Amino acid sequence: MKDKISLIGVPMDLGQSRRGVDMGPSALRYAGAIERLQNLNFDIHDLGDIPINRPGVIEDTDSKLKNLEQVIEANEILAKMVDEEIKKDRFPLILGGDHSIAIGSLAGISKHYENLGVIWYDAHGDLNTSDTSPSGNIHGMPLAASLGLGHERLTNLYNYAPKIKPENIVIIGARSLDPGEKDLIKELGIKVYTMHEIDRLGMSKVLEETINYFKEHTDGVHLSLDLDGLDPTEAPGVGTPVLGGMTYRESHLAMEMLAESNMITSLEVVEVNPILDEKNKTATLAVGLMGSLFGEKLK
Ligand code: 4U7
Ligand code: MN
Ligand code: MN
Ligand code: MN
Repeated sequence: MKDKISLIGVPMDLGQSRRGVDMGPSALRYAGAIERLQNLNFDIHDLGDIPINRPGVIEDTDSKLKNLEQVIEANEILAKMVDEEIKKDRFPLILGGDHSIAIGSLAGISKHYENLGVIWYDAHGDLNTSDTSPSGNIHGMPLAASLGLGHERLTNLYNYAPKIKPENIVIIGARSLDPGEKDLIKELGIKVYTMHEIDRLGMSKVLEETINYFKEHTDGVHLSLDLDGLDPTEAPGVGTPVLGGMTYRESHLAMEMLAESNMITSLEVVEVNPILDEKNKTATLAVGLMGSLFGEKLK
């Protein structure tokens, strides 16, 4: 892992319908994100939060792509910033915000890799398009958009498409997939470890397989960490909680194994909603996971 990190906050909540996730970057900073990494001797630049054009009253339209313009605008800024930081040989650490920002992260990152691997740690697949989405919320679409599927304005963000290949994706923790997402997973053969497989194999085996798989196929690996991947008893501050998620220990184990693998080249932490949280528990948990991912040792 690179010793230089650039932190970019993205206070975006327009990719979904519950207000508050725009305060995610503040909650993560308050929980000590920067100090945690500084203690591990990283040279960390906090580039602050990118500006989000956020209307005072957010009209809940019944459109199939809610707040499309604002989501695109923010993601374009993000893509450019991420691209620039990688050019400076720095590790991009993106703090969300809702998961719609992965469209911009991946747009900025994937330019630099032939075969970017993506670990999608999430209760959901985020593989909807405007046609299959039951909600019209763009935070349920970033993985599809990055594969080149869905609305052209999303797929072609930062002027190229697709950003990633289906064989370079591993989804971990899925337990709420919509019918269109299930079809897509079958059609494209996307590797998914649902909770069922995690229960059967154990997290250690799941990560071992994932790491070995990526070793052969990829030249960089982006970790997209959606806090709703964890069980809501441990991570209550998320907008779309789903029971039966990954535990605190399983998640730390996953981060520790990824740290050991030394293969993660970028990270985003998304969907932390301090309004729905209990005393910043979820942000604090997320910062702990970042500690493990960046190499904190237990002894
Ligand atoms: B998240 C959902 F229908 N699939 O598309 C949708 F269940 O980034 C939820 O993973 C999406 O938190 C959740 O609206 C998006 C729904
Ligand atoms: Mn997600
Ligand atoms: Mn590429
Ligand atoms: Mn999710």
